[in-house]
Amino acid sequence: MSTPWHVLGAGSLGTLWAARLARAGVPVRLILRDTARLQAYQAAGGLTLVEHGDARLYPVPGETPDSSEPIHRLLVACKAYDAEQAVAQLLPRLVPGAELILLQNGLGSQDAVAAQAPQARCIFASSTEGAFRDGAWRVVFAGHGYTWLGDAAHPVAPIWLDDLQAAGIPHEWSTDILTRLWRKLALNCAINPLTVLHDCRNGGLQQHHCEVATLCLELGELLQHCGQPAAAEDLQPEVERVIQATASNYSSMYQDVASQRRTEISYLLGHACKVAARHQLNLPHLNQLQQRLIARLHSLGLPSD
Ligand code: NAD
Ligand code: KPL
Repeated sequence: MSTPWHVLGAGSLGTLWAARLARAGVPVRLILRDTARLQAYQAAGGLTLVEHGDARLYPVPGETPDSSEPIHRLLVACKAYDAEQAVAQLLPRLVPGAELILLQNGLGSQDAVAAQAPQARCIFASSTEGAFRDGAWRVVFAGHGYTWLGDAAHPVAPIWLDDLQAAGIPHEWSTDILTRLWRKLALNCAINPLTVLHDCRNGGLQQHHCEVATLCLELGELLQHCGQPAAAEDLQPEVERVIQATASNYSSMYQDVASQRRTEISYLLGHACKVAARHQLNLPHLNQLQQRLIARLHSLGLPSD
């Protein structure tokens, strides 16, 4: 039997991956927070994946973090702000050379996880797939996309990419995963906070062209300074293209705020501002954007970290 996948974080992306792996006959275990969650999950009989309006149940086995089974391969599908703590409780179960696949958006959480698990190989991922939960243990596959995976320290692709192939998870091994993550971070910084501040869909930013352009200039400067010139290339035209292509959508940050959920600000705009400060780079508009966003989150009673 092939090496089992453990999936930490039974949310939208975690269950989307777990259901597709299980469907392909790949062994998968879902790690739930505690016994109460495990019992609720077991009562539901498994995960339901809704695809093209068709709902199917996959009885993926569940367990709690304190189970004794060693972990060889762990998909970390928590939000960026939960990843470090969630992985910490599993450290005693990781075998030497275990592989961690980190699905978090933004930057900062991956390094924090890698620092506490030096015995593991950490693979960073960046995904354009879209999923949301429409009920307990039910996930809707909302947007087909792609997942790039890479390991900045070891460029050799792992053998288990075959499992993703078998599961129909569109993916590509990337030798420049940090560039991809920085590029996505820059796009998110140029779009997401402004949609919250202007209370608009992505397309609404067409009315704020100058503000977007100024942010792109500063983000480009930051990317150049932190050794990511490729991520800075033609940033502004791409941001404008994404704004147009996703004009009727609400950004992920907008949706988090509208649903009174904590945002991943610290791993997006917060990370950009922190790295700029470390490089003693003065980026006034980016800093001001961060202050405005923090003030807005506070006014809504939401955390700003
Ligand atoms: P989510 O909130 O739906 O799921 C996260 C899950 O992790 C939750 O079920 C939560 O209970 C669980 N969790 C947190 N701490 C835990 C712990 N200590 N032990 C066990 N479980 C724990 O989040 P998501 O939407 O799946 O997003 C995950 C990451 O993927 C984020 O960084 C997000 O930005 C990124 N992403 C999401 C999508 C999407 O469409 N949902 C698309 C691209 C990228
Ligand atoms: O990824 C996005 C998000 O909403 O998080 C886009 C659509 C690119 C906007 O930044």
